[in-house]
Amino acid sequence: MSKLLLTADTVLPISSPPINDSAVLIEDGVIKDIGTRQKLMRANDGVEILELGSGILMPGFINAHVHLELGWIKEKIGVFQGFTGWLKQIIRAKREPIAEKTIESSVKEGIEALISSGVTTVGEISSYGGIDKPFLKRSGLRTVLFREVLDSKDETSDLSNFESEPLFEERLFPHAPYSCSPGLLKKVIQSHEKSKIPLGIHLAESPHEMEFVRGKENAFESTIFPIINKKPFSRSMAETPFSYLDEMDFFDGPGVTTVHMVQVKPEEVHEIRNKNVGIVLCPRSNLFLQVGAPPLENYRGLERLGLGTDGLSSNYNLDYFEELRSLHLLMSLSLGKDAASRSVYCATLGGAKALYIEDKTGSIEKGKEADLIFLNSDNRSNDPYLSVISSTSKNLDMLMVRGNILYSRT
Ligand code: MCF
Ligand code: FE
Repeated sequence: MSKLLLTADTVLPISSPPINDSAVLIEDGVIKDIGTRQKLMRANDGVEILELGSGILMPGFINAHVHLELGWIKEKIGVFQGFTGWLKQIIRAKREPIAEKTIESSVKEGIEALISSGVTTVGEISSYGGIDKPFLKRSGLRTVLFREVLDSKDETSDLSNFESEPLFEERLFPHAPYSCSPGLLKKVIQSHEKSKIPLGIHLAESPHEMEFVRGKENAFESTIFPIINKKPFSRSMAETPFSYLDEMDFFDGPGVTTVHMVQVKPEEVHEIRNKNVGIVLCPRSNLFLQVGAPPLENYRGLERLGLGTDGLSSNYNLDYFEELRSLHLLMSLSLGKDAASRSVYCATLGGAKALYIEDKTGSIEKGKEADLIFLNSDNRSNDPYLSVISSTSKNLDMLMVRGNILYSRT
C-alpha cells in the first residue's frame, strides 16, 4: 500500500472552500483525506511527506475537447473568411496524403503541451482510426477518446466495441449535424442506447449551422457539399441545432457532451439542464473561427460546463492557462466578481461533469482519484482563484494523475 501526504499552504478542492495550511493524503492513487496540515500530520505519523510549500494544490485541469492529431494542419491554413472558409481549407488539407509519422509527432507534441499547462484529463477527438490511441495510453494522462464518425466514413466506422481501462475510455463522436445525416445519427443513437456509454458532438457552433437546421439557404450545402461530392440529405427542420437533435431523441440516452454551443437561445438552457447535457466551451476556437462567443450569462447555473482548447487547427496553441484566462475575460463581462471561481470550476469539476467522469476526477474529495497539480506562488494574487487564472506554465511545479507524478520541477 503506497501512502503519500502532500502539504501546501493552500488547497483548492473546488467542491468546497479553500483550506489554508493544508494537506491531502493519497493511498494507492486515491484521495483518502483532506484537511489542515496539523491534523493530517498528526494522524499519519511515519507516512512519506511531499512538502509542496507556498502555492496552490488543486485538481488538474480538464481539457475536455482537443484534436491532438491535427497539430500539423496549422501550417496548411491561410487566412479565411468565416467558418465554412476555414472548413474548406481543413477538408482540402485532410484530403492530401499525410505521413502517419507527422500525425504521431503532432500527438506527441500535443501531449507535452497539455502536461506542461497543467492538464490531467484530455477529451481527444480521434479521426484517423486510432493513431493517437497508443500515445495517449502511454502518456499517463486520463483520457476520454472520442471516435469521430461522419457520413464520409459511415461504412468504415465501428459503432460498437469500446475499450475501457482505469485511465482510458472510448466513446463515439458524431462530428456535427451538417456532416452526419439523420440515418447515421440514428445508428449512433441505437449504439448509445445499447452501450450506455456517453457520446460527444460538435453542436451549435456557427451561424451557418443555424441556417442549416432551419432549412434555409446555407454555406454548408452551397459551398462545402459540392467539394466533397455530397448530396444534400433530407431532414426535419428545427429552430436551433439543439432542438434539431432533441427532436431525434438524441439526448434521451445516458449523457451527451456537446462542444461549442455558441448558437443557443436562453430558453433552451432549461431543457439542456433537464436532459443532463454536458457543454464544453472552446472560447478561443470560437473567436478563431469567427463564429462569435458562447452565451455565458445564460449558462450561469449549469453544472456540466467544461472548457477545451480545441485543436491547433483552430487555436494558436494548446496552452490551457491561456484558454482559462480567455474564458475568465469573457465571463467577467456577465459574471463580474464571480467569473474567477466560475472559470476555474469549468476548468476542473465542470469539465469532469461535462464528460460524465466526476465520480473519478475534477475535485479534491475523499474517494476521488488523485489527479492533482501544484501551482507555486510566484505570481500570487490575494484571491486563490485569481492566482490560478494568472498562472502560466512557469508556475506549474508538480502534476500527478491517479497518484503518479508525470511532471515535477525538482
Ligand atoms: O471544433 C472545431 C470546429 N468544428 C468542427 N470540426 C473541427 C474542429 N477542429 C477540428 N475539426 C475537424 C473535425 O474533427 O475538422 C474536420 C473533422 O475531422 C472537418 S471534416 C468534416
Ligand atoms: Fe473540435
